[in-house]
Amino acid sequence: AEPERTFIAIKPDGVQRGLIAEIISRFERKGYKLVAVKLVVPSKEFAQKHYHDLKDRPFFDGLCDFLSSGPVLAMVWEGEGAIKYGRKLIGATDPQKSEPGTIRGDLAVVVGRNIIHGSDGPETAKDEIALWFEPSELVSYTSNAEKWLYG
Ligand code: DAT
Ligand code: MG
Repeated sequence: AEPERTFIAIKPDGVQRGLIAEIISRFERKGYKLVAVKLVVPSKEFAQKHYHDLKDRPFFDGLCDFLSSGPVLAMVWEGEGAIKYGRKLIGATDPQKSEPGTIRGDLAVVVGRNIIHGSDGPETAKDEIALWFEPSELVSYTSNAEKWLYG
């Protein structure tokens, strides 16, 4: 079976607040493998593509302005259950409802500045990885930790 991959992005607020290392460390310590990473300032048009599912929501325009307002750290993480468990590490959309111990629960306060994005299912993961990365930017490699993580 193909390894499971999810698209994770640290939004401009997370980058500006100096939370890159903190957030990467949570995925890394869990046991997921970083297979792509880059720092980009998305255009508003690109942000609209990324959030196209939300185009009819009242906050869509502000959300796209925000995502394109500064550097975003775009990443692909790989490992068993990476999509669903990645969402668990991130926590609920509204940081007021995110559990302590989650990224949003520990590090964010309001829904409009919730510092991180994560794909919500296999289809969106595939689409978002293809939107943000060229196939050649995805690095396949064996991590020495895998035999200890997976037995
Ligand atoms: P998630 O990022 O948890 O997948 P989502 O896909 O429903 O949540 O929404 C995308 C982003 O839009 C979310 O991270 C923050 C913003 N957002 C969602 N609901 C909002 C609301 N009610 N008011 C303002 N921003 C909202
Ligand atoms: Mg979403």
